[in-house]
Amino acid sequence: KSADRSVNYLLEKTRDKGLETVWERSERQQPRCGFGESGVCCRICYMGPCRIVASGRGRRIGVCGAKAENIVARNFARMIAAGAAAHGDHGREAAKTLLEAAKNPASGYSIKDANKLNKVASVLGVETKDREKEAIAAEVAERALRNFGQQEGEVSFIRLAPETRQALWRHLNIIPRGIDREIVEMMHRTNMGVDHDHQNIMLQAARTALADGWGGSMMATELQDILFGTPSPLRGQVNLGVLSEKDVNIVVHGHEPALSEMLVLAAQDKQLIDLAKSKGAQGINLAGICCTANEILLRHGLPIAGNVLQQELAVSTGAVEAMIVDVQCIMPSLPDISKCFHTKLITTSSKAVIEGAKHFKFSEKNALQTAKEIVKEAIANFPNRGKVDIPREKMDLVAGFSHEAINYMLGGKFRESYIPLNDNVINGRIKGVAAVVGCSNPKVIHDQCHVSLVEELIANDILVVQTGCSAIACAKAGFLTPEFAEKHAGKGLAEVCKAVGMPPVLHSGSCVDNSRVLIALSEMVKVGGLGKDISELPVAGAAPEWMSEKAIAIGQYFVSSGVFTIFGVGLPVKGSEIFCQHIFEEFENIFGGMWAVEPEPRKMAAMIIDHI
Ligand code: SF4
Ligand code: MSK
Repeated sequence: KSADRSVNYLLEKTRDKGLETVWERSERQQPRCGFGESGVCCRICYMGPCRIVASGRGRRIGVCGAKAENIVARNFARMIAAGAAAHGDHGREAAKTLLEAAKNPASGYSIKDANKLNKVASVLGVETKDREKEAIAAEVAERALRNFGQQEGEVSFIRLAPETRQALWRHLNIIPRGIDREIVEMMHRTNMGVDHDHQNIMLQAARTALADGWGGSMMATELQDILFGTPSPLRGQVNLGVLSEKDVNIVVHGHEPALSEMLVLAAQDKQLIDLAKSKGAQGINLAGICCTANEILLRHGLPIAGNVLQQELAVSTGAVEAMIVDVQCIMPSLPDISKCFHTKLITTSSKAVIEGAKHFKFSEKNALQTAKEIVKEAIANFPNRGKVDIPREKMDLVAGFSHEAINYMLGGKFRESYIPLNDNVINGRIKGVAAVVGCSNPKVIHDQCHVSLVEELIANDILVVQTGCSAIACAKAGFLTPEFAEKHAGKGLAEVCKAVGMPPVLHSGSCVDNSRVLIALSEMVKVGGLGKDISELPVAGAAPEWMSEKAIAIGQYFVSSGVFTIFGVGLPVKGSEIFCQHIFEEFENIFGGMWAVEPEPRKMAAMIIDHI
């Protein structure tokens, strides 16, 4: 089931115990509904649901007359809207937390990166001269919040894109006016009986996706850097073997670092460490799953226990005192498996309550206090621990490649620039750059597509930038160490990695941090020598094991920004040839970037290499 031995090991154990995980449930869904998988099941109104086939009497249009391309476009666009909503809400929470940090020091939040604050202030048009950082931060947060509700104009971060790209978006009339506004309009236009032109639907889908990549996601990343620090390279460890037999294990899972940052502080609190010792533990071990894990790794070097499909398995080690979740990618199965062990499942967001879990209401106003109470709850659970079975697998890694860090690393602290990267592409040592991102999916062998694709790319001198669960997959396979370049990268890439001391695979953060990739690509254009627009750069994007609607939103903002983007597993679009032709071919003439789909990782690599 997995390329990761620790997963196969624990799966055998859970099966022996008669426990169920995502893999068993996935098998039970076979055979899947072909209409749903190919995007031609419409549930938008209750004259349906309607299922369309390309040929055959009576089934070629829905009850209302909707054709296959209308239905596929509406479904695809709604996935983009949902993904953009998730990232947008995350960005909004980051803005609210920044406002709290600026106005309420008792919240426990503060401004960690004043440089970044000034940079973001200049993008948002906030005056910085002779002002206290708290005053600047408050105005930055307020302007950021306005980006969500704005009705006209342009969202602020768009101006970081290359001029040519901005001009194209203006020409196409797809610059997002406000983050929330585009999501709402997308939902309206895909309502029963509104927009019936798949091309017109996809233009608004592009605008909605840009409101994510250059809006909600970028807002989340940039404001979190101000609050918690901009990541720079550091060492860490990954995989289930990071769980400790002797410590109280607390696993954070989800996406928003507002809570996990406070848990990091609480877990270092001397009184709480003493409390853990009084219960027979050696200390407190804070580890992460999914993107929250990426956030605490990149800023604190804290260990990652695994990616999204490992959430149930972490509990099944019997070593997790508490799993603390916020929002996104959290399986509702967690209470069931937690009940079979001593693990306490704790929800913290009023947006994400799970029956069977204990809820601690978390808000930016009482953050540190709540974090301490949660840690106490975990400590109190330590004496209830039974037999533990922690797999041995764990791997060293280097992570923390924000676009600022890539700047410093390649150009040096005092001449930071992307010039050396562009030069190495121009002189042929590096052939290009690929962003390999996204989830894990039990429909394919866990981690296998990520690992095989990235292995092939670096062997062909393509520098790989990663985020999300994909970065965790490759980290577990040992790709995120400088030493890996010597053995596995092509000659040119290996030379560059050796000179700089960097891995051939750069971990840039969580899913919202795909916005870092957009800024890095814009910098590559601005430095010059490789083209006047992102679409002219030798770059590509891939999500080999995607599953979340957020991945589709990310894919679309990459494509709309001019990047050739290829997804594995499959895409729910095959039910309409007309729609496929539009996003797999015609898009290139419109955006300079297009979608592709290829489940086999070696073929996917070949397509990326060809494109580059
Ligand atoms: Fe069927 Fe049209 Fe209603 Fe969709 S909107 S369910 S195709 S009648
Ligand atoms: S957590 S969105 S499974 S990458 Fe961002 Fe991982 Fe995909 Fe969730």
